[in-house]
Amino acid sequence: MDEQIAKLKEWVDTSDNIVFFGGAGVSTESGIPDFRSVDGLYNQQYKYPPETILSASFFHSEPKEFYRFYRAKMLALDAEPNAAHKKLAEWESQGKCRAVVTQNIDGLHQKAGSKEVLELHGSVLRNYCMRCRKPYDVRDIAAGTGVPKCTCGGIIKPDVVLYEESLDSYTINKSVEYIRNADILIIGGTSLAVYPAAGLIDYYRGDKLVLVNKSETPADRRANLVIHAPIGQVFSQL
Ligand code: CNA
Repeated sequence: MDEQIAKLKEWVDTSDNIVFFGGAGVSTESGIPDFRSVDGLYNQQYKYPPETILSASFFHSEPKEFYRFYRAKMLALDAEPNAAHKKLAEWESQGKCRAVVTQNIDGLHQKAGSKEVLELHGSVLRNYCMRCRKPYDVRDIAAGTGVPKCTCGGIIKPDVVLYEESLDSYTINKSVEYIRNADILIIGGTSLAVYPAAGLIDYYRGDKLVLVNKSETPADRRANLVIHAPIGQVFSQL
């Protein structure tokens, strides 16, 4: 393990073109549960699996139940960035990290100071009325109960890409561009099970593909460096 971390440090120290691709595992050390770990949301008792509740059809047919789950499990407004978020922001300010491409919706990369953050699945921090597009602060959503409504009577929806919805094409294209041109691609805290997001790593053409994940992923075999450990712990040593 120490050897692998030393190798990663050597690569990072000499690069000015690192791109990071991450998922929910990046934020578990900040206290936000992921989907697929043993203590993740899939293994908690809910009437429906998270991917059903977080789908567009469920949102439209059962908005009250959607918001009950969403407020309890997806809003973690007091969570703070951990060592992984902070290190990536530091690398960006040093001109080493070009972009963070994330599947997360928690805003923690920006809270840590990262600027070039491509949010493939949107953000809980932005919310808008589906009828008149008026924006709403996430604190309004968190503080309320039931289905949040706009002053015009429309339903407020988080700016989150729900299952069954398509990803924003500008965000995808930008992500592809960064990944395709990256010197080092670090993939961290993701099961790589959710498509099309996970497919973006296929655009990487370099020879420094790094995987930092607690459990195995489908990309382990083609990675040039694999570290199975908590990402905050690993990044705090870089
Ligand atoms: P996932 O499928 O739950 O996978 C998480 C992966 O991270 C697993 O392979 C874990 O082994 C690994 N992991 C967990 N903790 C750590 C850690 N500390 N260090 C290293 N690895 C760790 O999550 P994905 O992101 O792959 O799935 C995509 C979904 C989950 C996206 O659509 C997200 O929007 C959604 N999600 C986001 C959040 C968030 O924004 N924080 C929380 C929960 C789910």
